[in-house]
Amino acid sequence: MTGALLLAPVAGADLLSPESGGSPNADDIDTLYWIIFGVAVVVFVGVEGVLLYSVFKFKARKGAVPAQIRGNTRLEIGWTVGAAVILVILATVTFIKLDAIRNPPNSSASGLQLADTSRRLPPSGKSLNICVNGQQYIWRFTYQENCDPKSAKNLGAPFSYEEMVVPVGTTVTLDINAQDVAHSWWIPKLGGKFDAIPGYTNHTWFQVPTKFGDKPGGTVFFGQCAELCGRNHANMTARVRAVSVPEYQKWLALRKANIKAAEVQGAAQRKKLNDSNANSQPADSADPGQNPAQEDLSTPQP
Ligand SMILES: [Cu+2]
Repeated sequence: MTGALLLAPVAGADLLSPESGGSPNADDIDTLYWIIFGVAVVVFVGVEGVLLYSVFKFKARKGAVPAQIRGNTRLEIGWTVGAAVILVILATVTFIKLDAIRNPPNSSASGLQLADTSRRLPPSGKSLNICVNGQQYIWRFTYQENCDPKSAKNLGAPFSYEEMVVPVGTTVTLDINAQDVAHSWWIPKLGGKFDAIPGYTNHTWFQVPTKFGDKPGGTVFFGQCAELCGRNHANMTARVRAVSVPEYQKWLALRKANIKAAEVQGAAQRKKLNDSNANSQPADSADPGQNPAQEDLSTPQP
């Protein structure tokens, strides 16, 4: 009883258990945690009970001679088989419960309906893919099917830093990697941690329930890089803002327009710089390779 009273407020605040509520995969991890915790409590109480009983029942008394007991075969087989059965049950429950971590569901009917089903995950590819790239000390998000930095499709794709915007009810698959050193992607309410490793791509997913997009501006989930990555690691935070589908489409269109406008502006400035350089330098000493203004600034980072 006291135990239940002590645990009740803690469980509500997700202080002892993994955070949940933001995505089905986070909920599965949380449920599994409590199942295993429950079994562990039963085993603990059982073992401690037998121990305390034995200590008090068989404690040394003046003049008493302890019974000379050899091994009890039935008891030994019992606790060996019992422990093995508990382990097999827990392993089975774990595989059933966490299956969705590798096999995400399709987006729900209220989510963003995507025509492209070329993705490996989920079953029929009804998901939104976002490339997550860890950089000292900020997260970059590229809203793109193909996360290969060398892919031509990646050029000009909409991107954002620090805050990822996603539509609710939609399965969001993530391709996670890092540009410089190892980082770790972690938004506790949206599921477990995933390493961001240079040269290697990790995959995870989440799906924020539709109710979180009801209020304008949506709901923000906070996270933190979970791998010590350098002196500014503590400030490497991340946010995921889940908004309604129309709000997401509006945001993405605005993002694309802003990037396009910046590219046009950049190209105009480069042309202006090149023109003024050409005018001020003798033609034979003009070396484009030595001039930082010649760099193609429109190429986004991988
Ligand atoms: Cu870090």
